[in-house]
Amino acid sequence: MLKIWGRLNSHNVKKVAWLAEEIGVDYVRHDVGGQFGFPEDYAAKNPNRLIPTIEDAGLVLWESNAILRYVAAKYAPDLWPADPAARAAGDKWMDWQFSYADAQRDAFVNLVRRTPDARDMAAIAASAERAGQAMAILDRYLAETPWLSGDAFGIGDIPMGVYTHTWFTLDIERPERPRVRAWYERLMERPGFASQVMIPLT
Ligand SMILES: N[C@@H](CCC(=O)N[C@@H](CS)C(=O)NCC(=O)O)C(=O)O
Repeated sequence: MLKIWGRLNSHNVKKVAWLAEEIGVDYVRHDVGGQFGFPEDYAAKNPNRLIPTIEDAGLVLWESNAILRYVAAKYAPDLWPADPAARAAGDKWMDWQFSYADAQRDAFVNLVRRTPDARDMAAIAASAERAGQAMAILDRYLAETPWLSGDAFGIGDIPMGVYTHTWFTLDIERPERPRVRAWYERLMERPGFASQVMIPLT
């Protein structure tokens, strides 16, 4: 059975839990990190002491996007195109998500993880501005293709899908990005996205 270590209110854990639900693999998720702390032996699994980490048939693996690639390759190859060009197109959006996360971080941390009196409103506004600009790039791309993975949904959609839910949920100024919205609405129809990603931000 696939074991996932990590609390579900983490963007990076949501990616892996969503994929596990999406493909129906037999899995169990253990709440660790954040308010849950870490078991004593956790650093032996993941020397970064970060989440997520998975264990599967003797393999211990960390780095959320590497986990998505491993799980898809092993259990759901249709979600990671075999053609190198098609695969690279989706992979690009998986890696781009880490740059996007930098833009959105200050808005998320201040609005979700801080009390109102401790919020840096200027940082929230600057972060919302950067995130909205980045979403324009995604919006233009989605004029060319229905999914970030190409003609069909795949793991290339997962990292930005998770962060896009946060973007639409945060109480920030958001420019209209119609194709991002349409893609997000299609993601919301997927049961794995609804159960693992669309949970209250905490
Ligand atoms: N690049 C890593 C980043 C992992 C990471 O920063 N995880 C955060 C949660 S999203 C974490 O472990 N924070 C500490 C904690 O939860 O205690 C990945 O994609 O897996």
